[in-house]
Amino acid sequence: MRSFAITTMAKCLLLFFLALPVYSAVLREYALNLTSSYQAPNGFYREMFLINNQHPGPLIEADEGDTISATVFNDLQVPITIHFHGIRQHGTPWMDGTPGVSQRPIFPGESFTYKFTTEGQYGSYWYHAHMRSYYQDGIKGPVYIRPAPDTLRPYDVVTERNETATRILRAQEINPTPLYVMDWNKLPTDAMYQKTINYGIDPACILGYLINGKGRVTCPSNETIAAAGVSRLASFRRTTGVQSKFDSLGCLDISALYGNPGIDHAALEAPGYSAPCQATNTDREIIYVGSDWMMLNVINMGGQFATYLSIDGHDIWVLQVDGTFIRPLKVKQMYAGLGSRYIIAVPTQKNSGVFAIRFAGTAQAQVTEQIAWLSYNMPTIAQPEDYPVTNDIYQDIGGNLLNAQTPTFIEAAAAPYDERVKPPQGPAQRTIHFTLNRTGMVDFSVMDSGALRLPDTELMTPSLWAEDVHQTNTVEAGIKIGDVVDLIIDNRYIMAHPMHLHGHNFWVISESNTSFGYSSVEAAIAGGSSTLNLANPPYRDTYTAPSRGHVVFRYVADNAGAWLLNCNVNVHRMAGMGAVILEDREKIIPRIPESVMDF
Ligand SMILES: [Cu+2]
Repeated sequence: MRSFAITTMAKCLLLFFLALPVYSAVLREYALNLTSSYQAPNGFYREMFLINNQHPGPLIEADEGDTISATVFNDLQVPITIHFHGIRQHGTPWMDGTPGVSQRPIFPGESFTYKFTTEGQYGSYWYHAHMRSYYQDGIKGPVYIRPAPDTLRPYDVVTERNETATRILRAQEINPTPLYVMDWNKLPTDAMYQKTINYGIDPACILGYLINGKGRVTCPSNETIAAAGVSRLASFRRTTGVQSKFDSLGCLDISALYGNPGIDHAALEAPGYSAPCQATNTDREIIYVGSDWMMLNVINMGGQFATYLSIDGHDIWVLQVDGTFIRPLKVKQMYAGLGSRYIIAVPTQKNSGVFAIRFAGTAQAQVTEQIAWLSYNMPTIAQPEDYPVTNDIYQDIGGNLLNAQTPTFIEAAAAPYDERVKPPQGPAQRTIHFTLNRTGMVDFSVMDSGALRLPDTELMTPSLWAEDVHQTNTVEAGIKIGDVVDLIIDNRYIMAHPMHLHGHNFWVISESNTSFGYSSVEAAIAGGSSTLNLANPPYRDTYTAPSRGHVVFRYVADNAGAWLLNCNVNVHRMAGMGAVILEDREKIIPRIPESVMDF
């Protein structure tokens, strides 16, 4: 009788929970098998790495609040770790996947399980190797977290309250169409790094972008490259006094600066230098239009260049940046920074035709474009003809707008849609100054005290629990849980640096093309600084410090651990542009699982 009562009660409870309109958190388990292969995604064979036999790797998806478990089996011949970019790892700093900082590397033949909650996070992220440069060899993939039901969404703003359109976006939010861009090199990254260090050369150019892992090498005419590169040549001449030129792959000869024209590109086997550009006809990605609106998940998974994206004949609504809905911005061109993610909505209301989705490099060093297709026609095996005639092209192959009036996406204007996502006002408890600089051909730093090339630290005992943390790249500023922290980052070099803070989101409360000029935000407020924005600043995990300018990141210390702040330009990160910020480390050490410490 008694057991019957309990069973009935259990049934009632079960029915009660089933009736609740909330997601119940579940465990999402993934296996990631890392292998190497010999492939030619854009027509040039090279050794590359795959995850579960694909590149980019499989989508890891969850509903907000779920727990993700990803077991990595390392069948490569190199050690590896996996970092989940933008995932805060709240309370699990040992799952951040940074070798020498949060864990020991996973050596060949070993496996390691990453397990963390997605509580309090939604939107688009990505995962990638954080050992050496191996993510540039193919160890990368997307992470997507569907927002909780009560999250404020801006869809009805962009559809002008058209219920059908809003419903379409709401449905596509479950699984937005992938649009992943990544730069691709001819050489494996270990070879590039060896050459970089041995010869002191700077790998400035790429063999082209891949979109969703696909692409081809095109060889635009010299005239086309020159026209798209005019402003690059001029600004290079202005800043260096050197008159340079482009090769057949659109690569600017920056080595002329050092008296050895062409040598670095030739040494790195950049195709335009070691041999004239060779066009290939490998497949490009085709995205088929399925309804009046398309939601796309744009991730810049590259390691070298930010990119300008436009879609011929189409508007782009930017809805979400780095996992936060923004007040939507309607543009025809958008900037996608290295490591950043953008959920966009595109009104797809043409009846037929094929339109180019264009990605162009933003860097001074190269004029380069890759395209994918947006097709209104039925799926077909054939690739569309190159460059169908349309009058609605917004950017050239260098990303320059063809009409200066065309609206383009300004990152600083991307304020969170939810007005409660606001920085704490008033003074910070901790202020840390960083100076981005280049101190040698292959030496980059974030601190005047000096830099450590990250590969030199990757095999050390992780700073999360190491007894000796007195490395030149470690910041012990006495941060305690609850502190408001300001990172004042002055960029002294001519290159822009996309800075990524692990373990936190931050508000970009100041930005300009000159240095900050104050010792603290409090001093800047008192001094009437015109660059401060404490009212509605962008909320990010990766943000670009402009050339010779500054940014100030403000965040709340709510995540005890050891967290990297690093430049997402791969070569810069490798050459020292990274620091480890300790955050109330003593509080978390007792909680680190033995399985991680002993790994
Ligand atoms: Cu950088």
